[in-house]
Amino acid sequence: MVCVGIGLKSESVTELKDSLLELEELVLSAGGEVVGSLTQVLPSYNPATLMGSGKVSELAELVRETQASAVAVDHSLSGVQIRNLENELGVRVVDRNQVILDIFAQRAQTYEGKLQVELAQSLDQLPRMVDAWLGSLSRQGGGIGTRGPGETAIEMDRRRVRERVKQIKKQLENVREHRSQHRASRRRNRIPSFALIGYTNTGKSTLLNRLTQSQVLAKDQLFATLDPTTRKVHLPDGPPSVMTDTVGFIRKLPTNLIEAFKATLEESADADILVHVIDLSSPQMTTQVEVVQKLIEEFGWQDKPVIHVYNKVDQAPFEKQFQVKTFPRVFVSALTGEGLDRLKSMMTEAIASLTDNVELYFPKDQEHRIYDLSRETKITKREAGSSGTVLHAAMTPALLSRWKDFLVTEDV
Ligand SMILES: Nc1nc2c(ncn2[C@@H]2O[C@H](COP(=O)(O)OP(=O)(O)OP(=O)(O)O)[C@@H](O)[C@H]2O)c(=O)[nH]1
Ligand SMILES: [Mg+2]
Repeated sequence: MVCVGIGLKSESVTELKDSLLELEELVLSAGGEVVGSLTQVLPSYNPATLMGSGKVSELAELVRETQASAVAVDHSLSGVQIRNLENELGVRVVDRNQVILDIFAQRAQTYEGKLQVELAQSLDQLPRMVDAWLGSLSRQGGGIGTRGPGETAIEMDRRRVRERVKQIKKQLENVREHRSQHRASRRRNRIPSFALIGYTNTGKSTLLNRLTQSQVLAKDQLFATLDPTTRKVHLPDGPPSVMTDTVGFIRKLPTNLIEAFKATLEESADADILVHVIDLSSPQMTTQVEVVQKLIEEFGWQDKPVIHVYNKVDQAPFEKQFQVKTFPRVFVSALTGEGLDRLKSMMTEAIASLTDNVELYFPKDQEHRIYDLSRETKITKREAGSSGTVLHAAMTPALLSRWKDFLVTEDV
């Protein structure tokens, strides 16, 4: 496979190169081989082929020389662009999203995972089908008589895919319901939950294995993990809790994938505490952290407590630790076990500061104690009655046990 990096003059060249290197890794992770690559920086994209016509000729030559059987472009391509490029190059052309979708298709193990991938692929395919039809129309010169049957055929195809999309969404709904029942029961039993999140290949699964004595697949490839796994974690000084490992993030994450993997992401959305795993040894660390931070905001998780875990200290230059300004953070090696005790105590502390909104009732003769409570936590609602006062307040587990005599209901 030949990889093509492409960007606009207004964008950063380093970003273009880093992103291209990542595409090459994606191709490897998909089981492909990279035999060559080239880049182009343009003032604006060419609607017909994305890159300039000179670049297309150069690419055609490289394909011939290397005898590559396909080309991967580090950008999203329209159906027209793919068809034009394939015509000129004589080999298959895929875009970055398709490479990622291909990896996901290979990795999906569970029924749900497979449905999600099929959904993402169908959503990716739909706009391309219109392009393909418009393309065939222009090839035929758009002559009278060709329009009808062509349109009907493509409309039937599109309808078929749309029907399938509807069907998959329904099937996913069922799986989701089952899953949310599990989570609800964990909530009822007040089991604190952690979600491992982070850029792909940072060591999330390795960390899960370490902390929970599990044997989840951890591998030096992008998107080794696809389906979420939840395991019990034992914290020496803390209550029993659970930890979920899920799919990693990447820059330019296809929106169809985000849409399709909503259920998987919900696992993390529902966690009490996020554990953001960062590869301290990666030259791309800063960009990777930014990508994850942006996605955290996009998913609306910014109000959740986060523990930043800087992993792979064993292979990172020591000075890199001084560049880290984020808090709360901990430096670990999931491989050697270094720093994991510190991480566990941070996890215990994080659980201790989790709050629940609860309702409390103070009878008249105890109302003087409300002042004590107001010094320990924020009272969000207060209603005085003739026999006593009803309050709503955010309470940590420690506060709950201290004030349990006044507790009415939990989870207001
Ligand atoms: N040197 C070193 N390697 C590590 C460490 N933690 C993980 N690795 C390696 O990093 C690679 C990726 O680890 P995974 O645990 O699969 O990473 P992940 O974040 O789950 O990756 P995806 O599931 O693909 O998103 C593997 O080859 C691990 O052996 C560490 O602390 N030090
Ligand atoms: Mg993993």
